[in-house]
Amino acid sequence: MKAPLVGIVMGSTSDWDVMQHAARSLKDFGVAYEARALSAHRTPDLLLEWIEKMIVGGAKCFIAGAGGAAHLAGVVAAQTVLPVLAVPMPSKHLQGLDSLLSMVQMPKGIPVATFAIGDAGSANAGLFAVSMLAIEDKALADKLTAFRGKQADAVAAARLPELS
Ligand code: RP5
Repeated sequence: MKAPLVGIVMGSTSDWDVMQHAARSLKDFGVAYEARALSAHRTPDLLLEWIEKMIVGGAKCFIAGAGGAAHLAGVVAAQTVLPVLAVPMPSKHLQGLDSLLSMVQMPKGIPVATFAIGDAGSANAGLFAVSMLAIEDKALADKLTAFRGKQADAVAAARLPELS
């Protein structure tokens, strides 16, 4: 098994429905990842242990998804200089606006890169991680270019329905 290049972490197993899209993006490009549900608030010590284990194992970046008072990405970023990509969960009461603002309003000096709320943000965080890894991996860059080409072809070939 290849050592994980990307650590995916989410505040709860209930985030997996959304966070699986980040995992899918990485899997589709053959990028090894490890995904865990660990909370900044509920399991702070375990989270720190896992971050350290991932860094020692050779991880190149982290993707962190959380909802509500979504401190997870910021807490990960506080522990590493590796890039941290943040995915806001569409929370029950505020539809993810709370998660988004918690993540995007990081204090100066400890950045996280915040993506869109929900599935698209999660998939894009995975694709962005692939882009970063592709800087030093020509085969991965070629795969990404092919993926973009296929996507463009599908849009160009799309036809709108006739009016009835
Ligand atoms: C956050 O609280 C998690 O990231 C999740 O989005 C939200 C709800 O968690 P559960 O109550 O479903 O475990 O920490």
